[in-house]
Amino acid sequence: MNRAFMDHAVRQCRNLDGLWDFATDPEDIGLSQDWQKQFPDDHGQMYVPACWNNELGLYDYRGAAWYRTQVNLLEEQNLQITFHAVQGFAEVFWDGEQVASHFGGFTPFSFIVPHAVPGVHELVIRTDNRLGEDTIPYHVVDWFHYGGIIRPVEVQVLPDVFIEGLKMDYTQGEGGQLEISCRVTLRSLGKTAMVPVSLTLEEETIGSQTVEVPANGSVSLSFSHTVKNPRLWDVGKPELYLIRAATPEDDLADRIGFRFIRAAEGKIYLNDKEVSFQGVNRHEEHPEWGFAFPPKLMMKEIGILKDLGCNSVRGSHYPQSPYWIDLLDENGLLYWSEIPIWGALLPVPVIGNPVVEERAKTMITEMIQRDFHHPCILFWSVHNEIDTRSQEAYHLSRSLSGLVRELDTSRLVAYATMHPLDDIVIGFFDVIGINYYHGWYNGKVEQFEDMLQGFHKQAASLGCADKPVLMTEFGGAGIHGDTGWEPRLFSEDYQAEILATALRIFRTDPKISGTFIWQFADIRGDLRSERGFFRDRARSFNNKGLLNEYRKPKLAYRVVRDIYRADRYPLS
Ligand code: ADA
Repeated sequence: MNRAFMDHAVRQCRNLDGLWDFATDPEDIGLSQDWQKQFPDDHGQMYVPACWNNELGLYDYRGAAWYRTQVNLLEEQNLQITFHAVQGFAEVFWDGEQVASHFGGFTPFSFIVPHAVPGVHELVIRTDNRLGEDTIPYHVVDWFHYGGIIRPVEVQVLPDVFIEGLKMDYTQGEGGQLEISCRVTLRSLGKTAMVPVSLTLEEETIGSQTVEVPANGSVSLSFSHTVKNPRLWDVGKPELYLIRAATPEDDLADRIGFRFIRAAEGKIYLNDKEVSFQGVNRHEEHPEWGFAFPPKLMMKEIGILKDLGCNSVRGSHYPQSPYWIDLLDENGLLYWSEIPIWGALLPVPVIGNPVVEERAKTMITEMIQRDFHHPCILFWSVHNEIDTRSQEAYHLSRSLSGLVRELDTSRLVAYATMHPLDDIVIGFFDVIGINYYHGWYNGKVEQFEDMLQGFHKQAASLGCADKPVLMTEFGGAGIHGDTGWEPRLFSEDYQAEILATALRIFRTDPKISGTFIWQFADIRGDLRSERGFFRDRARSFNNKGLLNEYRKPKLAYRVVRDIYRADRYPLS
C-alpha cells in the first residue's frame, strides 16, 4: 500500500487515511482525564496523514494532541496496526488500553491485536511534538518542526501464523554469481502449526520448507540460493528483484537490488567502478504539506533530480518515506540516509547524554531494519555537525558507528562534520562528509581551497588520509526572484556564484569524491519571536534551495545543471 510495489499480495492491508477526530491538549490534561477512554466532545477533525501546522490556527502549535478513529470488524480477526511515522512521542490506545508507545518522528512502529472481536473498536493516539534537551532532534533545529501523523496508518489482517520478517543478505560468489541467504521469521498467535513456506525470487521458487511454529511463539527459517547471472543494480541501471516469502495464508515481499560498495584509497566504488557523486540535500518537506509529503510530488522531484544531472541525493536529515526511497531504487539514484541528530547548536553535554545515545541507537536500528534492502542506500550516517572536537562526540561516534557495523556490513558508515580542521572522530567512519559555508557564513568562497588543504592535513594526522571525502553541504541563500547586477548576499546571482566557484574547486580536487549542494528546495525555518535563532532566514525560510519552496528554479539551479550535466552521468 505504501510502497512502489506490492509488499503483500495475499495479506489484507488497508490505510486508515482520512479524517480522524482531533483535539489539541495545550494544558496537557488529556492523560489525567483519560481522553483515551473519554475523547473530548468538543473535538475537531484532522486529516491523516498530515501536519496539523498546515491547518488554520495551528501553524505554531507545539504540544500534545489527540487523534481518534474507529476500526469496524465484521468478524474476529488478528490485526497489525502500523503507524508509518508520527512526529514526536506517541502513545497508542486500543479500546482505551495502551498498546504501544514510540519516540521519534520518522520511523514506523506497530502493534498487534490478536483475536480482535467483531464490532466497532476505538483507536486513539496521543502525540507530543515538543522538542527538548534530550530529544532527537534537539529543540534548536534548522527546520520547521511540524506535528502530526505524517505518514499513513496501516491495518493488516494476520492469519494465526503470519510472516513476521524477511531479511536477505548476499555475497559475491565464483565467476560473478551471487550467494544469497535469506531468513524468514514466522510467528504464531494461536496453536502450534505445521506451515509450508516458499521463497521466490522474481518468478523462480528458490526454496521451500515446512516448519513447526510453536503456539504463541516464533521460528526462523534460513534459505540459501545461488544467482547465476545477476543483473547488478547501478547508477541509471535500476535492476530490481522481488523477493517474496509465502505460506498458504500469508505473504511478505520486498524489493532488492544487487550491487557492491566499497571505500578504498580515498575513493568510493560501486560494482568496482569509482563513483563521483553529483548530489543535493533534500528535506522531505513542502510548505503546504509539511513533512506529510505526497507521493505525487516525490515523482516530480525525481524528474527534477534527473533534469539537474544528479546521480545522488542526501536525505537531510532524517529517515524519509519508504515510497521516496523506492523511487530512488527505481531510477538508479544513490542515497545517503541519516537520523536527525542536527548538531550545529547542540551543546556538548547533550552529546554526552546517555538518553540521547540510547534514542539515537533506537532510531538507527529502526532506520536500518526498515530500509535494509534498498540498493540505492550506500551510506548510513549517524550525526550531522555535532561538535566533533569533543570527547563526548568521540564516545557517541564510537558507539553509533559500532552499532551500524553490527547491523549492516554491506554499506558505508558516514557522518557530516562542520569542524574539518580539528575533528577527532574521523577514524570511526568509512566516509567523511564536510559541511562548510565559505562565501556565505564566513570568508570568501575561494577559501575552500585552504580549508580542504587543512582538512586533508588533519585527516592525515589521524592516520585517515585514505578516507573518501564528500562535500555534503555548501552554498548560500538566494531569494527567488531577487536578481540584479551586483553580487548581493541573498540575491540569486550571488547564490549561483558561490555554487559555481565552489563546484569548480571541489570537482578539481582529486581527494573529493563528490558534492551534495545545500539544498534542493527552500524549506520553512524554525523562527520564533521569543528566540533569536536563525534570524538570517528571510521570510522564515531557509532560502538556500536551488528551487524555491514551490519547486520553481532559481538561477543557481540552471548554473548547477550546466555543471552537473556538462560531462558525465547521462541519466536519461
Ligand atoms: C547546516 C545544516 C543544515 C542547514 C545549513 C544552513 O549545514 O546541516 O541543516 O541548517 O547548515 O542552511 O545553514
